[in-house]
Amino acid sequence: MAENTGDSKLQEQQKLKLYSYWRSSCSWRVRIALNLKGLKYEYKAVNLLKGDQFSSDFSKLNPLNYVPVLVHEDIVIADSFAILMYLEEKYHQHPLLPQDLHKRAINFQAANIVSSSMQPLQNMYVLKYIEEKISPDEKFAWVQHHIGKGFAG
Ligand SMILES: N[C@@H](CCC(=O)N[C@@H](CS)C(=O)NCC(=O)O)C(=O)O
Repeated sequence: MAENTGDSKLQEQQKLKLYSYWRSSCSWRVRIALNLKGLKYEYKAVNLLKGDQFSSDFSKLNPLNYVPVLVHEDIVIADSFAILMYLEEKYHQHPLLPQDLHKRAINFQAANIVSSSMQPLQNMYVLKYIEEKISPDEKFAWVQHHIGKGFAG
């Protein structure tokens, strides 16, 4: 598919909206990709500590109540990995992935370890659950264990 050029490209990029929380690692990944690709976007702050993710407007975008969410015209994508793949395939400049198949697979492996085996184990609701059911101190040991295990792998 041919890439847009000039004004139309800029206009299309300006329609990108990212719902994000500044401390969310899932949102960082997407902000890093948008910046690496030089894409302009509108930043929509969702304050997870204040519970903005449970507002009715945000729930319509992502019924799972997680950031990040990317809105591009009538397309809504609610998951950092899916957003990264969308950006990679839609905007070819400054590729995020190597061409080499093996290296691509290693990239997917690393992304999946973070997305599936590390991040969900230290999500806010998990830490809140541990804090309430076990103890506040236990959550730090839990986080350290799972981050250490993921990076060691
Ligand atoms: N698989 C999703 C996970 C999204 C996710 O867990 N987001 C966290 C922030 S990093 C969140 O919104 N948590 C809200 C909460 O726990 O209430 C992705 O990679 O985008």
